[in-house]
Amino acid sequence: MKRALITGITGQDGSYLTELLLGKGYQVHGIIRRSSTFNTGRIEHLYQDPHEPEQRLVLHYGDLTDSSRLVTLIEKIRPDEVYHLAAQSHVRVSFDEPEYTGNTTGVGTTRLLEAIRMVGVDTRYYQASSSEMFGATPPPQSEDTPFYPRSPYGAAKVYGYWMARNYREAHGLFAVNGILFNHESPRRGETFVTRKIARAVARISAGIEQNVYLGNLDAVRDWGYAPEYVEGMWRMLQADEPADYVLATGTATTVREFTQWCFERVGLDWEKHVQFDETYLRPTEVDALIGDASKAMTDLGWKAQTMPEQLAHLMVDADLAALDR
Ligand code: NDP
Ligand code: GDR
Repeated sequence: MKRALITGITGQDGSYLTELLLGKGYQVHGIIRRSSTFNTGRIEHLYQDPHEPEQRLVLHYGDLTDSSRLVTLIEKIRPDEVYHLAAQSHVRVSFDEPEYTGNTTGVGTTRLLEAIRMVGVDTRYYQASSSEMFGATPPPQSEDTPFYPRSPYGAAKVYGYWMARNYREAHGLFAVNGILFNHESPRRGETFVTRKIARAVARISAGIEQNVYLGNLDAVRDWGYAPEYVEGMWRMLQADEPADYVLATGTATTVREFTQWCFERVGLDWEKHVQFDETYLRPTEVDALIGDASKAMTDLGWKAQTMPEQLAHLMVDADLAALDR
């Protein structure tokens, strides 16, 4: 049985990846942070009692800021595959907490890579790199596009990207960078724009709220569906040689269009319910991200299936259904 270690298992992608890997027969180990409240809501449906003899989902306490713990965990688990998804992943928040973002999203990557090297375990490593690394470089963006990050988060991810590349080139680690464009789902964190809109639309249509407050409506993003993207992560680690890949839909949508689609789904006029709030603007914005994922198609046979309008509808439907429960 193959063993995988997932950092960030409690996040959106971690939860879908856990489902995928359990379905493929893996034993999945996940690192969770100690918290005074439950932070395992996204994987609750997958929880397995530690007393079960055949337990295939095992959770361990740990943190990206704690190197000795990462060494202990790598030593104990000896994973065949490591999916490094944990990060302070919110771009707007990274302007408020640049040092913490650098420490977790940036140096946290080095701590994990160094733990793998020090223990000497033979493993394959996935680095959750991001389209935010392209920042101000105009679209379309591919694996060959130069980076120009526009936030502390983007800068920390560029550092993580190069550390993964360096461990590949310097130490022969099978390390890959998945340069993923925005991917969303009903499990997306409530403060990212797509989920914020979908959730607000459901609540407005149910009469619980009147308005939603948003920042820049002109930003262009390439929004795909998260379960398809975790399949791409897994395929990258099954390739014969380690390489870096963009995953994206190749489509361009403004925040305004996404908002409109969500409101249309429940028969409401978005302009009557959307208010501007400058709190949600960023000191430096990324204007347009549109990915070219042709390398992933050629080498891995990966192609996004769900397009942004369909995504908007499925997210609103899920938030409406959640209100009925
Ligand atoms: P989420 O924000 O949903 O999840 C982040 C995960 O990291 C959570 O499990 C969180 O734990 C964990 N985490 C945060 N800080 C620490 C820490 N100090 N120590 C240990 N764990 C920590 O992110 P996504 O699932 O959306 O994204 C997964 C990865 O992919 C991230 O690295 C993100 O930056 C990157 N990415 C995401 C894209 C997207 O569109 N979703 C696109 C490109 C890259 P807790 O639950 O306790 O907060
Ligand atoms: P992003 O996602 O910054 O692309 O990072 P987010 O959903 O936060 O923003 C997308 C765009 O929407 C604009 N926007 C708002 N954003 C938020 N959060 N809240 C608002 O009210 C709002 N109004 C307008 C933003 O300015 C931006 O242009 C995500 C994260 O998952 C990263 O971890 C990941 O690396 C990238 O996607 C790819």
